[in-house]
Amino acid sequence: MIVIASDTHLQHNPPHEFLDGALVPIFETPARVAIIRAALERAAIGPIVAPRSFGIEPVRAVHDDGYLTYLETIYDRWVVAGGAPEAVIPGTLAVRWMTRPHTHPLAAPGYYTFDTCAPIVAGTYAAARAAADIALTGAERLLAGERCVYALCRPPGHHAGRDLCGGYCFLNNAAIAAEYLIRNAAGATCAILDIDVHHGNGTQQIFYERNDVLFVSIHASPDYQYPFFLGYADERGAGAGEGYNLNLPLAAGVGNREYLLALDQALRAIADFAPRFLVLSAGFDTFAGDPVAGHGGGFALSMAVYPQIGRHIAALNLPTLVVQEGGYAIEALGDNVVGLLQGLEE
Ligand code: SP5
Ligand code: ZN
Repeated sequence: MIVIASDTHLQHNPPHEFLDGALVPIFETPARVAIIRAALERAAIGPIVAPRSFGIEPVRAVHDDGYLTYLETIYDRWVVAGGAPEAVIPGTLAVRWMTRPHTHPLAAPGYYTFDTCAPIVAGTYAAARAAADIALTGAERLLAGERCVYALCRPPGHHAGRDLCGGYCFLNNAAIAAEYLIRNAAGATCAILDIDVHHGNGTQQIFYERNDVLFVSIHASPDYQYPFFLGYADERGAGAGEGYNLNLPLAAGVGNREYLLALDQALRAIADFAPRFLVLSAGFDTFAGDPVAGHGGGFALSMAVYPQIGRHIAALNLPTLVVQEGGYAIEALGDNVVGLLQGLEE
């Protein structure tokens, strides 16, 4: 299986995040990619190829121009304005229905960010653009006839909305790839299946009124888990997109068997939609004991289930782009990724 990866992610290395009110060392680290690459090499999965640069246009197809300028320029402006040089983390949050946009460097982060878990440093924009190029390079390979490609994206993307960052995400790699696929294959449709433990609120927002992209997400219920404000079953899409958004929120502590039942429900919806392409937002924070999902509020999947998940998805028999999202149980992350990819290839 072709793997797309680059070292540019190393430029995004913030020291900390505010997690539920505590300033803690950030869980979304460069070591995640190193662990995954080492496991891929041990399992002889490859070749591992570098992305090419697609320029800004496929990113602009998904994200707002003001937001992109913000991401590119805020770190320097923030520091000049007296913000902490460790990382941009908003101190004032815009409640959008009662505010207007603000460009002051100490205020703009609060306009373009929805939580305190997406710190920006000097290299964040370059890393996020490289991750988008990784997803786009994978999409291009699918258009050329490849059946399954793994885009080793970091930072992840599924929480990023059209003009919002949050949850370690800045550019929505999966959405950018899906949009590129349908724009470059006449009449094509795409399904996005999101198996990160957190709801893909950004991806949902981007395609909510669209019927050419079906978004299906299996995740910890927003009743008790981040991102809390979205991910309920009654969010079914709007306008032309009504019926093209499917959320399958699950209870805390879900194990392999219940998870695979939900997966089969998701796969039936995708099979009914019969898309030309599948983009898989692949998070591994469903793993038992993932430190971000938390012991009380996460899932309890074991390592053995990831090959099974891969096999169930492969039964759709669709050209598939696997986009790396979350997963913070670092000692198991590489093997879990390898398991999913090996299952997909069977
Ligand atoms: C891509 C991705 O997986 N982003 C996740 C970002 C989650 N950030 C906030 C999580 C807060 C969870 N709080 C649960 C506490 C358990 N100790
Ligand atoms: Zn996640």
